[in-house]
Amino acid sequence: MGAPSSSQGFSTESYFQTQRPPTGLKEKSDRMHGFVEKWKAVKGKKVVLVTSGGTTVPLESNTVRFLDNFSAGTRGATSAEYFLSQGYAVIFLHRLHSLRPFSRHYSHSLNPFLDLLSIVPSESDSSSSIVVSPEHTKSLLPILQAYHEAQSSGSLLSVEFQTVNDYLWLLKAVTASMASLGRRGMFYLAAAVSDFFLPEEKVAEHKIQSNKGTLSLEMDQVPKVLKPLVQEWTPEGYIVSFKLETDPQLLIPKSRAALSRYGHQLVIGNELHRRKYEVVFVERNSHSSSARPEKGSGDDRIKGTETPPIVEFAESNKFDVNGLVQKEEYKEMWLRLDDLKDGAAVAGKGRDGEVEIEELIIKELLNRHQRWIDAKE
Ligand code: PAZ
Repeated sequence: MGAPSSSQGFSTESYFQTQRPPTGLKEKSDRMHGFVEKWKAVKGKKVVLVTSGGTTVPLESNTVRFLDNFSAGTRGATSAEYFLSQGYAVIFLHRLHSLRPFSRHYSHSLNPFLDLLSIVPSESDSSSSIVVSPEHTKSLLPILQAYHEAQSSGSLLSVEFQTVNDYLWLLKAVTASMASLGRRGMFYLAAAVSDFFLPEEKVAEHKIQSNKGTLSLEMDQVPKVLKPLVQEWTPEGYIVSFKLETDPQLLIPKSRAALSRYGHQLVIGNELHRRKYEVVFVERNSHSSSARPEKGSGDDRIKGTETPPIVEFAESNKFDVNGLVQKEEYKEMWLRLDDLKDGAAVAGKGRDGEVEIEELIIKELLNRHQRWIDAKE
């Protein structure tokens, strides 16, 4: 089958029929499959796929230039740590060189690891040893312990992608493996995936030359794979997608539209500049997995909390012709760090001494995922 013309666009099916799988797909798919099978055999163990970082769109097949986006993978790497701490087995599908669980605390730009170390000269000879400076030991210790725990239990599998094509093929492969987990599988799709790409036949083989003046590109739309993922690839998985907007007015309407279009369980909306401080959970009201919690119950479920206003429900009602309340189809719940009166006391400290919104997100998700599992039994 030939590639569709740009005006037709690519369906998910035609995409996978016409675009070549990336090198290494089989090896990575086998590793992910083995990981899923290992944890499937452990009764009650939940497995989450965390996607993280941005995808690239190469302009040349001998790639010198590519389109990219801003995502550093903070959301994904941080969330993966909290999922691990809550007993999940985690497949971390991430952009090459983006932030990773545990090592993210010591990125080369923010907190260079060489700054943690001191040289201790030997008293007897000319040799020296290296130690972590005492002022850094306290913060490094829990990170190292959690890292060793993940290593020794084998509960974290990291797999890399770079291009949007890599991502789509790997997502399809891992979903095929995770489908057998049924409701125990969660999909936490935090990667920033390009909406546009250049199909193989439009990609220049060699470096595009600048002597022709301007460069015009016509890109095709990336197929919306969330739809088959939800409806065909893993009908039982608990699926959380993220929606990023820069115009705050669009956040809720676009999140609702995604729920209605794809039929999954939850959209977490975030605005570019506020994404580290607030997110909104958008769900359908009628969904069995999303029975509305009592106001205030969200924060009560967070360890060590009293009644901080970090969770806020918004539900607008419509009235029918008889003046009776008609419940809206969707509900929203905001999680905000700014509302913490005393962040550290309320939500527990992140390992760097700051409260991280991902801790709150994952604690909320635990409850929802468990309800999703229980609803089947
Ligand atoms: O990687 P990061 O922490 O800098 O950013 C995270 C994010 C904004 C990419 C993520 O929260 C998100 O919204 N992902 C989905 C983006 C989208 O709408 O395609």
